[in-house]
Amino acid sequence: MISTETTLAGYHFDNCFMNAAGVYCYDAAELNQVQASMAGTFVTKSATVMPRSGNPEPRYQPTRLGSINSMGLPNEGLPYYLDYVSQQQKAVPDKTYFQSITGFNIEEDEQLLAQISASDFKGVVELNLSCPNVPGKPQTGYDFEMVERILTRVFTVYHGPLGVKLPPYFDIVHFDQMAAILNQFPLAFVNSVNSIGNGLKIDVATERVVIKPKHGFGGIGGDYIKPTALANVHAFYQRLNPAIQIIGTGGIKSGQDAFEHILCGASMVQVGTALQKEGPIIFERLTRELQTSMAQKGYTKLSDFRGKLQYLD
Ligand code: RRO
Repeated sequence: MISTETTLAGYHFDNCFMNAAGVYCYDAAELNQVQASMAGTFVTKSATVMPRSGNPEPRYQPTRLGSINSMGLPNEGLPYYLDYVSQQQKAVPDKTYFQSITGFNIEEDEQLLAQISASDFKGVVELNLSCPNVPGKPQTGYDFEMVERILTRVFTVYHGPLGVKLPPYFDIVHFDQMAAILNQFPLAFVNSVNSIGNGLKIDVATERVVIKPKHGFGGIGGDYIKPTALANVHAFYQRLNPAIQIIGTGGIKSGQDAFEHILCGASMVQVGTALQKEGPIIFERLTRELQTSMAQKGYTKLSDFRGKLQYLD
């Protein structure tokens, strides 16, 4: 029997696959589909203090090699998602759920966490430090001092399991600096990576950009970003205190892609662009393909190969 079960933040999950925040998680209709699928759990769309309608459409385009988006944080507001999760906790109490949140400043982060503390939420919080698409707002994850300030405040006010969603980093010194900051805090996990921010996709026939916001600039996902995602997963796996687990996100559209993320150190894997393309039925194929990759190598559980990437020296 080949198992793709995993544990994260002390919780057990029957399957290591789940959606990436932003995909199939805007409202109950979408979340219900992930909940009914083979995914081990779901994460909600990053919730803000107030509901937001997001950027003008078109704001998401699939491309041959992935996707570009500038959604601009459309969401129903945190109370909507806490209500939904509360219902699921009652309906399927043996599953643990993820609530993604993002404030526009430390005070809003604190406000969101206070609302979660005051609710009956029993799951895991993913604090999104990497939204690339709000005009005029830089990605927090690229401001290292701000990340340290936010986490200092977050862990003073919130005592449940919490991890962070990070943007991709591209320099070894940045991996070192960010890991040194993250290691100061009792994080349950880091999730690498969010989309590669501010790419540009062009339709050469019309000589136009393909999404409306920000003159076409948007976050890139899919095949384009898998090598960057794997590098970030492994760089943090090498550097973080082992109590901080890794969620691998970026370019997963086959079981073998997931195998690679786990080999780099991921304990859980999230699917964004490919889930948007194929729908939640994708979790059946991904699970079967990961089991096939494991069977070919004689592995029966994720810990047989997690983090065991080999080097050439
Ligand atoms: O809503 C978005 O535009 C968005 C977010 Br919050 C994010 O974290 N990553 C992304 O690619 N899009």
